Amino acid sequence: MDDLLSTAEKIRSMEIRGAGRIAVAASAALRDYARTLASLDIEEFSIKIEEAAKTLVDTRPTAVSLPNAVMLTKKHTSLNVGEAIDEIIGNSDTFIKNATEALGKIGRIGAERIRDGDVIMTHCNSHAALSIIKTAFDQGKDISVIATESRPRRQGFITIRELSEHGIPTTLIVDSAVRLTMKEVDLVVVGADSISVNGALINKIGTSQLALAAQEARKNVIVAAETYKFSPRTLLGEMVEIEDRSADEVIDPQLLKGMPNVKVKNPGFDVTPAEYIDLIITEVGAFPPAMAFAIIRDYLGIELDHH
Ligand code: RI2
Repeated sequence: MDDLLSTAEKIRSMEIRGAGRIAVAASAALRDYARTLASLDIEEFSIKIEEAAKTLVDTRPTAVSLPNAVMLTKKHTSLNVGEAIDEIIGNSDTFIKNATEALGKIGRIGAERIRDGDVIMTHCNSHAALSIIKTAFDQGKDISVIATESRPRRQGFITIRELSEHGIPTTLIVDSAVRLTMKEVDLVVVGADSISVNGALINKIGTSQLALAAQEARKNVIVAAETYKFSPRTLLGEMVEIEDRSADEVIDPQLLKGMPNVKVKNPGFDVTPAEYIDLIITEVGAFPPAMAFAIIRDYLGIELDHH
């Protein structure tokens, strides 16, 4: 349990971050925890797995990759604990293998949309979005990137380091320079924390202003998202919860001393409606956002876990 709690804490504190990485880390943690429960009977085993699943899912509310990964990993039908553990190990290995391969496939499919000479704007740090950009560059396309800082956690710094190490010319801008800079951009490529059944994208706070500025400037917006970032529970009418993070990420609390009338809000994500999105690149193809239901039905299943 200690290892599982430690992974949960790393996800909560964002030491492990990015919708894809938290999903893979949670799946591996649940798999390793299951291995420690061999001496239990099947009822106790299932209860412990459910508790562990909840601990992992409760760490961060927005990225659906996390509950999807946990849902796919924890499934077991055998009444024999040894076999149930093997099922969970198998589920996790499959999930992690698929998640890893998905990044390469998204890169190859998405790179088709990038032309020689393109200037690409991206936001925050998305491994799926960067896979597209790096693949296009590796194909010999002469591209450059404009990366936003992505306050308050500044994941844009991770992005510019990764792009620089890959040899891709990159310009860093502050988030509020998005609209002014959009005229230099050919294409916006961002990742996803969740995609709802109506095709809306939930991604790092500020994504919707990139999309708004792109639409105004008639530039395309492409979303890079593995199929496990689509949200089956939105089929039940559930809204994706927007994580409210600590005010301390925005401003040092010391600086607020003597300002009793000020409060600080720090929403971690925002919602970009489907009409601002041209294409969602998944590992099984490039789809318009209107296809979100079909992706949920075909790749995640609509027999929902009512917990
Ligand atoms: P990949 C991140 O969330 C960003 O919002 C990013 O766009 C999204 O996850 C997807 O990232 P956070 O964990 O899975 O930084 O494509 O809050 O890496």
